[in-house]
Amino acid sequence: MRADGGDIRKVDGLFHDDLLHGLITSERVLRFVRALVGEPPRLFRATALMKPAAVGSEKGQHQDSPYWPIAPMSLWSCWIPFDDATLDNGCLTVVPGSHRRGALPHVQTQDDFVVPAEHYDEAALVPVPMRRGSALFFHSLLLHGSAANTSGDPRRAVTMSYLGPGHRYTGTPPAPEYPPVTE
Ligand SMILES: O=C(O)CCC(=O)C(=O)O
Repeated sequence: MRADGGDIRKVDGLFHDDLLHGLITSERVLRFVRALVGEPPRLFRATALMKPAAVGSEKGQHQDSPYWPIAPMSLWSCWIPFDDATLDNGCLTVVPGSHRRGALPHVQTQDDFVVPAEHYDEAALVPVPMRRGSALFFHSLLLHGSAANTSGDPRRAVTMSYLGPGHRYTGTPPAPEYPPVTE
């Protein structure tokens, strides 16, 4: 851990990482992903999300789809902590059912993209403590975030996001390749 809090927080594009490849293509993950996005699933994002001990900051409440160039806004992510994710080290917080509200307004903060508190009921936020190695599957319009890590231990996690045959790229051409994922 760096005393100045300058540790790496996020590593994106881990499509070819050996460890993550095993998770991305694991039957235990794919059987849910297939049911959620259709066949064949394609990989949109594979990212490590680090919350270092003591200095890991809050991730504000947000939806993923509004800043992803994919339509329709119905991708699914699988979030897996490598450490027990607790109330103290920044487990995910979600607003159940919020994915049914469509895209909510987001604002850019200094280093984040968040839904202002007037657009949701903060009392409806539910923390989701998880054992390491367990998985949370969530819709790309689910309002979610995570608190700061105030504990003495890191909270490390990976997230894999998948799209299906009915999704299309809406960003600036050329469209990236989203390869089908098979076991
Ligand atoms: O890992 C976190 O703290 C936030 C995760 C997140 O926002 C995401 O996976 O979209």
